[in-house]
Amino acid sequence: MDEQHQRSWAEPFKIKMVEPIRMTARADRERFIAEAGYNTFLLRSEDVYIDLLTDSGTSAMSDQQWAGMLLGDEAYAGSRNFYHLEDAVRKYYGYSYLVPTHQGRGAEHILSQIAIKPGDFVPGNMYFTTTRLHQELAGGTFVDVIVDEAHDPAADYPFKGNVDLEKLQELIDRVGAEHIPYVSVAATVNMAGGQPIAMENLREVRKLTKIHGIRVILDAARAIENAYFIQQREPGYHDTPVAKILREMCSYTDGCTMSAKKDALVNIGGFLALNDANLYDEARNLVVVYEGLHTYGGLAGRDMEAMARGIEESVSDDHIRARVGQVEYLGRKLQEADVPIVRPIGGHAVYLDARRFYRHIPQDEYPAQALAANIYLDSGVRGMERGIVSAGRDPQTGENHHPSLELVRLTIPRRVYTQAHMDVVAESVVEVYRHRAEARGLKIVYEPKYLRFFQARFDPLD
Ligand code: PLI
Repeated sequence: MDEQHQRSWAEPFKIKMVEPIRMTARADRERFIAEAGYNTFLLRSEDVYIDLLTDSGTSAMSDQQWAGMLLGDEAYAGSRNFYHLEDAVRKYYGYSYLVPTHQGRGAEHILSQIAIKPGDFVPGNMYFTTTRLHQELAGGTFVDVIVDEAHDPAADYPFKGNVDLEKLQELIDRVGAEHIPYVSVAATVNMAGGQPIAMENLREVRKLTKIHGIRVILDAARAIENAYFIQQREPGYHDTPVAKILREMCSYTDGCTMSAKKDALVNIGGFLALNDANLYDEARNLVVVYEGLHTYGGLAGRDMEAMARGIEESVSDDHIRARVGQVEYLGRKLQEADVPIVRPIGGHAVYLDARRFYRHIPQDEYPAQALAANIYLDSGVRGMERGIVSAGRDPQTGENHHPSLELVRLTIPRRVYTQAHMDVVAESVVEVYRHRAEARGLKIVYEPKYLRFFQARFDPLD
């Protein structure tokens, strides 16, 4: 076994079905990106060669999952696939009650509405776009309590997703525990570069919040990737299966919101899972207003079956090692070429540090947005901006947030691309880096009110 570990790893699957993709000419890509307002979200997918926009809902399902799709029980109420999903969530995550939702933000919406009162504060280990917006729409204010290392892309700290317990204590002292409905803890923090939280830190967060009677809610979208990092990096876990690590992580929390489009290997789906019977009762009631009956939550029976099967596959050690291993493969290639990326390499994506990539472009000229567009222009590879555009505006003052991290995310769908695709991506990024001095910033010409990064349009600056 040890000897095997010294050698190259390979994916624990073989490919049974393929989907053609097409390379385009540079002149065409110039037109496509201009028509898309220099926003990679507004490109047509058929004009993209290698699509690293997101790992959300873009993974390849297994033959077992596809077989499960034919076993969909499409009853309005009490579908057997719901009960299968409920069993899987209880077994692998350990929560008592399940409310399915159409995707992660559906769960965030329900949770925010039932738990947050106007004037409340919600501490979290860095914001996530949809999560913070739902907290704000419910009248809450998000407070960042992540460790300082998370804001420094070059810091090589192994658990940059950790909560800074002093910051959390300071907030409790300042506003009072009664104004903190829960602590929002993300596993592998997306906006920090796919960085994990340590088990020890989760345990400490539980200890502190218990004293004050504050709940802890996990954002479990990529909790299994986090569990893998705990296995690899945290003393005492090297021989523990990720499935067991996941259960322990969840045991320090009171519930979770879940976008099953990530870890759970499905194209659509999510859930809210809770331990408190009263809170569950409220969630079960509200879900019928926005998503659907509490035994389907906006999903078809077949979607819930694929999710139940996906959860079971997602906790396999072989699967998660290959998944994160592919991200590391791309990250190392870029590091070898001295391209500035967030360190350590993340769990679901490699994040380019646009501040160091384009030192001459100020943040108010959207360097990461420009970089994502330039990579698409070079090779048809699509990534996404995770910087000032994604951070949006302060709802009170209307001023732009200025996040410390100005990044482009190259996000790897699960079980979709090969290492040869990663080689092509790396070559393109290196080429764009070579031409970095020629790059120019952008100006915003259209800005929607909510989650502007999805639909904003830009023009190049001369
Ligand atoms: O896209 P949803 O609604 O299924 O999930 C929202 C969501 C919640 N939490 C976290 C950490 C996410 O990453 C997340 C969605 N992420 C997307 C779409 C992404 O591209 O990262």
